[in-house]
Amino acid sequence: MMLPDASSVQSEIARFEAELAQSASLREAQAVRDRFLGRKNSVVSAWMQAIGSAPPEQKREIGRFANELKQAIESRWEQYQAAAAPVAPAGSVDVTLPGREPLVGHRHPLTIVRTQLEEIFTRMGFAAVEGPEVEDEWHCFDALNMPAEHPARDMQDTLYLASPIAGDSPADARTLLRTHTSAMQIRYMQAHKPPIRIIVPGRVYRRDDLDLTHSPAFGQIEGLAVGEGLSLADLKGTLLAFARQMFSPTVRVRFRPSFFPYTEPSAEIDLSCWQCDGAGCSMCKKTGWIEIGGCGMVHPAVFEAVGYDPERYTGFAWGIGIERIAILRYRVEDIRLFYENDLRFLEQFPY
Ligand code: 2NL
Repeated sequence: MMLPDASSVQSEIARFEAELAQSASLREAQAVRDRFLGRKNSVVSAWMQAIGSAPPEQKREIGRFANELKQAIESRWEQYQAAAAPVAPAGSVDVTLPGREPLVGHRHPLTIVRTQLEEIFTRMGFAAVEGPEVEDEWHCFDALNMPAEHPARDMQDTLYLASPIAGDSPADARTLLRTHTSAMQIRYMQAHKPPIRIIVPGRVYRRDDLDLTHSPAFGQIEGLAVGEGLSLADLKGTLLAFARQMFSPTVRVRFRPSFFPYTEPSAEIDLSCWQCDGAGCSMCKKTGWIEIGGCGMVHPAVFEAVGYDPERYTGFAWGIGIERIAILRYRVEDIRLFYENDLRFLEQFPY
């Protein structure tokens, strides 16, 4: 090989640029670069080797030429790459990248259950209405046949608030957090003539300590139908139709005698266990039955309180806890999980 000199530095640079200019693809350009800059068998590597075999007094100069050529070609190669594969300016979007999947939330399990309950009953002709959580004691207790000293008021103890609420409350009525949504059914009856068919979902409050199955604030859905000639059979048929849509098409309903001041007769609503079909399992605690709420025929005193003629109208009502249905539906072991907003729990209910 001829020993490099100043003019051969320039001519190699020119040759490199010409070959780069002629290459039709990045791959070809890469090959050109390798022929000039590659670790083996390239122009630069040959020049570096030439240092070793050159006469001692020329080693320095040849080393300088080799380095000049190497740096010149490296910088041209960098320029070429920058021009051939333009980097997106900062902040711009590369539309060829696959999209990032957005984090989509979903509804809370209690909302899912509440919506299912609403859908089932509205298909049966019940209108869903909501009422205030802050109520007066007349709508919450007195109108529901629970006068001032009635013991049922102790069983449904709640928080009493200092400020009165606006609206049609009696002047001396105290303000409280409602213990059931029945207060709204009273308001609805005051404002509408029979026949009526409503469900009232919403949050209610009771003096209770938080444990596996109780919470001082929980969701309820109550139903009320008033008309002429409504009977206990209508109540049972309505709840049976609900239970079969909500849990299993073969489920059976059992009424167990009970007491509520606002219904007569009154009953606890039991469903045949849809897991063992009544044979007895862990879900029904070996009883074959699962309690889901209470119900009854509206007490005549309630009709009198809202100005309905109790001789003319009859009606049925029921109350179901939303958490209770969700616990049964999803086999949740601790009611508190619904309130803690832990995504590890909530993400198990995609919907
Ligand atoms: C339960 C029991 C019940 C009612 C709620 C009601 C409402 C009016 C008139 C008569 Cl306006 N009754 N509601 C009736 C029976 C039972 O709930 O254990 N709920 C979780």
